[in-house]
Amino acid sequence: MEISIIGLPKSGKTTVFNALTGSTAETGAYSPQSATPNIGMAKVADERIDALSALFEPKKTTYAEVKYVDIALPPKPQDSQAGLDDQIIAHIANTDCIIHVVRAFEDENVPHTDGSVDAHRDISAIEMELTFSDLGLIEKRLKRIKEGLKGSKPAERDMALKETAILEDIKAKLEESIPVRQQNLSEEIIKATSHYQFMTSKPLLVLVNIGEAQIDSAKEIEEDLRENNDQSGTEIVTLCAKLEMELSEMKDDEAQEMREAMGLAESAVGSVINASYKLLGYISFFTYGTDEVRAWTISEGTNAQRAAGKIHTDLEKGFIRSEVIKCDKLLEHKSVAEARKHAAVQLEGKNYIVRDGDCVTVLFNV
Ligand SMILES: Nc1nc2c(ncn2[C@@H]2O[C@H](COP(=O)(O)OP(=O)(O)O)[C@@H](O)[C@H]2O)c(=O)[nH]1
Ligand SMILES: [Mg+2]
Repeated sequence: MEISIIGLPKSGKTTVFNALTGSTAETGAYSPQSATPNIGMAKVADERIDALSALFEPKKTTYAEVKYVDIALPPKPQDSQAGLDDQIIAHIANTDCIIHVVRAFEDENVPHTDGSVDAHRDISAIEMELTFSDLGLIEKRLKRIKEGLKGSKPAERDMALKETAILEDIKAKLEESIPVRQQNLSEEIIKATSHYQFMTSKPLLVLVNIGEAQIDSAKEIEEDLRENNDQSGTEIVTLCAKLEMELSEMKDDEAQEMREAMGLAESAVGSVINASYKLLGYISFFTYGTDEVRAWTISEGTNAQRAAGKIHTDLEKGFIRSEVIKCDKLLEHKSVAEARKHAAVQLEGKNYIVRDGDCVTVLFNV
């Protein structure tokens, strides 16, 4: 899973990036150099993996991982309707999901590019940039199709006209400020247009960067923004990024003490990652044993055979069946043998839909 982090200059993108990945990228600067994205990995914390690992004491424990790409947007001239530049679009296009960092913290030492802190305004501003980028892309494509029509064969012409009609529809809705993710496109059209990688088709996590003084009112801030941002395919979370970044640099026990003193949730970073999982419809299943306990990421609705292919292509090709135990049952009975005695082990065929938290052993033959 790859997630891009975007937002206005000085909204705290790099601070969020550092907090999520434990990196130490430079904050507080925009220079042409920072146009190169920061890239980092974060483990997806999962108590179930911790518990399985404590039970099996494997040689290796592997958590799911998320890749974060911190993309610095250059300062914009006012009223620009050009959308994002091609290089930035290309960076975002490669990712599955967008985190939009929106500033809510007050700090005199960090002037806001628009003179005041207003999360509602900034959310719309970035949404607009993404929309203009998609419109620009569509216009370019429409122009090229039109040029290609001259001297084209009838079959090509039909295809081109069909594509034009689809793009014109999407364009008309974008012009009414309806992002692609909210256009209720049919599965067929989503498939036919997926190669465009529309910016506004990506699931969007709005990450509100709050100051320390706002920790107690985080829930209200979220609710207020949610009321005005009731969109499918979007999610809103708050994070005190500067504090979380500082905590990520401390030793675990010191960080824990500080959290308690400040009334901070234990897994603020974890909840950002979980929110992006939820947004993408991703779930985890586990493999276990004395060699390795491991989390695997799949889309909700993936069947047992395709899920087996995540582990190894041989397991998908030679798939016979899966032995499935719910994670809580395995932890309760403490061994597969004991779980079997309590009828907690299911044998499932290739069409079984794997659930979040399934502990899976694949039986296969190649
Ligand atoms: N007071 C305060 N300052 C913050 C917070 N988050 C970021 N900053 C500061 O805002 C400035 C810009 O942050 P940075 O992460 O570089 O923003 P970016 O331009 O979006 O990458 C830096 O000086 C940060 O220290 C916060 O939650 N509270
Ligand atoms: Mg930055």
